[in-house]
Amino acid sequence: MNAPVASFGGPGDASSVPPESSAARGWGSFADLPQDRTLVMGILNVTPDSFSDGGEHDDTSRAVSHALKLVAQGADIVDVGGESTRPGATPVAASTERQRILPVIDELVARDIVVSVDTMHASTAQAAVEAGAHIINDVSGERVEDAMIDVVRESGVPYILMHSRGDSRSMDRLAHYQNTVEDVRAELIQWRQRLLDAGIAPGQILVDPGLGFAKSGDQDWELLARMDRIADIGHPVLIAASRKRFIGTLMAQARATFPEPLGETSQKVPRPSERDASTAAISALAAERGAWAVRVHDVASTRDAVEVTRKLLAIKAVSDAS
Ligand code: PMM
Repeated sequence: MNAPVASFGGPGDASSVPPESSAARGWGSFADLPQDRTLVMGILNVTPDSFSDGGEHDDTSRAVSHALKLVAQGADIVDVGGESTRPGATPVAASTERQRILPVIDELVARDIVVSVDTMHASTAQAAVEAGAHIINDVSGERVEDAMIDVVRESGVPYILMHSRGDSRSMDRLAHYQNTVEDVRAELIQWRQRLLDAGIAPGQILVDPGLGFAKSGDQDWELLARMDRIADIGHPVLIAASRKRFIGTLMAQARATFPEPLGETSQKVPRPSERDASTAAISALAAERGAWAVRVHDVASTRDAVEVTRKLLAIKAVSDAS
């Protein structure tokens, strides 16, 4: 196993960020990832238009430098995406997506960093896996391409099956459920069966409720509250709440109840970059419920949250055993 990323000083220690030239290294392979705690997946959007960090890392050197910072802060996996999936986003050609992300993936894999490729395009997934990507993260939900299923089966790499309906332009209209948690669960089970029927091994599949994808804010909260129903499908669960709209809405509502002078700013929805404390709170709760991984923009705060949860769970386990 390679030297753990914590050798740079551990999560949350800003001074531990290595200079760009230093050799930040990751876990090396999916099999070497820690299994005794919730993993932290750092988000790297190599896009001009993602809702929170669009345009910040849209050239290779800036993207690699940001990825190294995420790893130094304790990211176990870097999720590299070249197409914004926010509601209303314009789809990107697979060739453009590949131009954005393949040079970045090459550099990260060379540093033994475990990479997931966030793509809905089978051709991009294939090229990324050939470049050494370890996980395919596909947000296409019900629209998964047959060719993507072939790539997953042939490559044998882990595949994140995320719940979504429609595409970035139609998803908000499709957020209608009789029972949100049970309907999302049933659809994930149905789509999972399609993967199994195509010959994909059950152990390759990871599931994700797809917060914000064809969901209203209230539906996102319901899914988080009943993560157990997603977990009992029988696959590791990824929770990707980071900075999403439902958090901003809740914080604005909560702040409206604060006494003056904070109450004065009550109507204001915090900007995405101001949602990291609440994201970290969700990470702690997801970790407590046994999430396999949490996908976040601010790795340092979530890594601290995961460590707090891990400590409490360890003490509880000892106490339960005595
Ligand atoms: N959300 C976004 C992008 N990729 N992948 C998974 N598995 N689950 C998600 O909920 C998810 C994702 C959109 O958020 P971003 O623009 O901050 O990356």
